[in-house]
Amino acid sequence: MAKFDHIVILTGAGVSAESGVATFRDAGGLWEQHRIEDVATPEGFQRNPALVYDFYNQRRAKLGTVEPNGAHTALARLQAEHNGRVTLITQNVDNLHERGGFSGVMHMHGELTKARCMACASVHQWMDAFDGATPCPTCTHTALRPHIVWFGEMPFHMDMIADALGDADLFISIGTSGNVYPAAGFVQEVRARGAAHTVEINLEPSAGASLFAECRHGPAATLVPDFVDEILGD
Ligand code: BJW
Repeated sequence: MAKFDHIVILTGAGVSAESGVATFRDAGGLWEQHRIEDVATPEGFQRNPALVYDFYNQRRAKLGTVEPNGAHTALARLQAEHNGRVTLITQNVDNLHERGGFSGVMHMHGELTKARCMACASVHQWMDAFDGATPCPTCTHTALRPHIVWFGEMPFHMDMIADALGDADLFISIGTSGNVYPAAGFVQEVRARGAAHTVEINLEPSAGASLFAECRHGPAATLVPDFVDEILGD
């Protein structure tokens, strides 16, 4: 495999599927059981905060019952052993990349294990359930919300992400359906420069599969370790 200096990876729900974390749009996924506009928009939160707190409290509790899979640990091995830079951008709000050993993950859609105060904007590590009656540890107002990016809100780390995409030699998209922007447009940003190789790894062709120079279709926990071996020359 050609030598790449800066490797930029985008992950989505599919990378955590084999750990037992539900995806969104697959059969049996979260959007079959919940209306997006009820649980993943600021308007839904305003209408029925109890429903939204409950949705995220349940998913946070589930995190304690799942473990990183071979895809998470292979990406951590890539970071540890690659003779160059590895940037990991995830749309996932779980903490399985960190628990698999990757450090410095960019969570563009937020994190289940954090709460943000709508009164003072402080962000807190939060493992337990919380709701509209829980006081903020910083300002004591009862105004905590999940530290999650809902539809219509600006994803996090966009400046750092733009820098990384502008400097990538290899862009790998793993386990995402390519339906949600701006993440779905990253491959086009990379390709517009014409300098990087682009690879999709997904169970099946995503909505943006034709935009990638190379596609590998199958389960991430098998394909990602194989691909990492190839990159590292093992
Ligand atoms: C496997 C596997 C295995 C399974 N191995 N693979 C019209 C046009 C264009 C854009 C818009 C538009 N109207 C509105 C917009 C913008 C909107 C948007 O994109 N809407 C679309 C629905 C059209 N986006 C936004 O509002 C975003 N903000 C924004 O755009 O701000 C303005 C801005 C302007 C300029 C620059 C930058 C920004 C915010 C998006 C917030 C998304 N939030 C969610 C929920 C919150 C988090 C949570 O609760 O967990 O984030 S939605 C949900 O979708 C979640 C995910 O992160 C996201 C992506 O889903 P993902 O990861 O792709 O999962 P799935 O389920 O869709 O796919 C899983 C894939 O894995 C499948 O393909 C499987 O095959 C595969 N798979 N098992 C490998 N074992």
